[in-house]
Amino acid sequence: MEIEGSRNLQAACVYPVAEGLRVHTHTPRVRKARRRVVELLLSEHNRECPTCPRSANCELQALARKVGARYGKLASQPRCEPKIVKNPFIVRDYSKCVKCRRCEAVCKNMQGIGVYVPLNRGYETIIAPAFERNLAEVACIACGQCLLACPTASLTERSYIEEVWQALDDPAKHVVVQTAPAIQVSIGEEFGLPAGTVVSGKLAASLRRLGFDSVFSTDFAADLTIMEEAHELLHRLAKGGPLPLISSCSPGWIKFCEHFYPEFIDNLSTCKSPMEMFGALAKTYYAQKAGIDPKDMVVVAVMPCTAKKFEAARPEMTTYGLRDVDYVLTTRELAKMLRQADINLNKLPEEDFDQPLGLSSGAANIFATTGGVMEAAIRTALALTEGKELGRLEFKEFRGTTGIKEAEVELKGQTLRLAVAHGTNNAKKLMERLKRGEKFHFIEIMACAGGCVGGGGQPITGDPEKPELTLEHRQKRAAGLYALDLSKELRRSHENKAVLQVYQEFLGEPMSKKAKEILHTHYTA
Ligand code: HC1
Repeated sequence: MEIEGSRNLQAACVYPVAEGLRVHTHTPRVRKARRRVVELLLSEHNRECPTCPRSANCELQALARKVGARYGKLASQPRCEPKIVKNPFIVRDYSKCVKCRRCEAVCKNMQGIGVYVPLNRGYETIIAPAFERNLAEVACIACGQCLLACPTASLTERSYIEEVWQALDDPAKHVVVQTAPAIQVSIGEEFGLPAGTVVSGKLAASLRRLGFDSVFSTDFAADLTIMEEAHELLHRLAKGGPLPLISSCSPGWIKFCEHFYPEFIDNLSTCKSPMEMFGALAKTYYAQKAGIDPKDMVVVAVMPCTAKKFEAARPEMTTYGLRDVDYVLTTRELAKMLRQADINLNKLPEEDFDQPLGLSSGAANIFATTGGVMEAAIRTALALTEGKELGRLEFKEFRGTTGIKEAEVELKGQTLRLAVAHGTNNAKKLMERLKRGEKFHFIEIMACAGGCVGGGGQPITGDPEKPELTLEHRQKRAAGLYALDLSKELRRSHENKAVLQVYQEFLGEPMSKKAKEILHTHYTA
């Protein structure tokens, strides 16, 4: 901007405001300077724009259009060698980095980790883990918040779209899809709907149109998780520990715990996440029931999360020698596949998920927002211990955006201290309190602010204000889930008839030998 009385142009974001300051924001000199800055960025930028994964919602592209920048005015060779580092979750491409350092800021300030640092000097600068190590070799938790912050495609998810198309095209494969609770309130954004619009029925219809053989929901397995986790809590309370029991559905949180708080690994619930439980059950119970050889089954999970790609690849996540989940697609990747197949989700009719692994309670739906797992577990734990269905269903003390939420609940004459943290920065504060000796009985931790609704695989608006990073935007998605819960007759996990049927026909009872074999795992420091 140009300031009257000042010779040089000034940066609006840092210049101190003062009484009487006269500012001009669109003079010819300002417009030319802005255009020149963007042209400088473009001069070293990889130019595969038409085929770039962020094409059409890239902030650099939008800025270039806005200021009228042109290629060819300045040096025209991209400076950085395109360098793509691969692991199962995040791809980094330095040739598209504009060195804004948002990834560094979000990782350090929002998540409290700090795997990115600036390396080298001047034009040679790159933003990367120290010594340019692979993200898999450092304390990265794969949460993908850096992807949401990135203005270009310098950081993207490791895509499995091609592998999933190949499986769908293979007539010898039975391809099962499960979709996470968060997807039904966020994928609509990719098709022009407001955040929080519930599209469960259209989502099921769209997956069927893509050619999946069975269209199920992770929410079913969230109910199953509650059965196992509520019983695990009751067992640990009866046995005296290890307490607190800490939830284990969020793979970013598990990785954070392994890196920074290994002394609490025994406190983690041994329950696999709902995604993994679903995969394990699909390849055992469902394969048996449907007469399918599990080796011919491919399980695809649609998740709001990049850490789920990491989780699916973990050696702990196998059952009887087979991987529980074969491919994880983010919300964005599924939207891309639908566009590739010319399917406009918004125009589809409402359809049901397939049964039996498609039925879910309202308690399962709210898993995807901070406090949801706790609320779902307490609904069931209270009903199980009281031996009757209690009137109280909603626990508003676990809702909302406060970083750490705490409450006490009476369970069979015992007062339980409960806590919920979201975002690893808040998790860190809570874990430090545990280290100082504070006592809790049960804790829910989700790696991303707001819970899974704010996962690193969720839609990116391309807006420089980055609404996808804000808690307000994530709360709109959460509001959709609470409305969905409220609209259901079935609101407690242990009342899910399909889950009860699985116990009756296959698992026996919660925490049985078979349930432990298939649905539980353990982590080592
Ligand atoms: Fe989640 Fe979960 S809620 S971890 O946020 O426990 O990703 O949505 O699928 O597994 O159910 C994510 C969401 C998701 C699991 C469940």
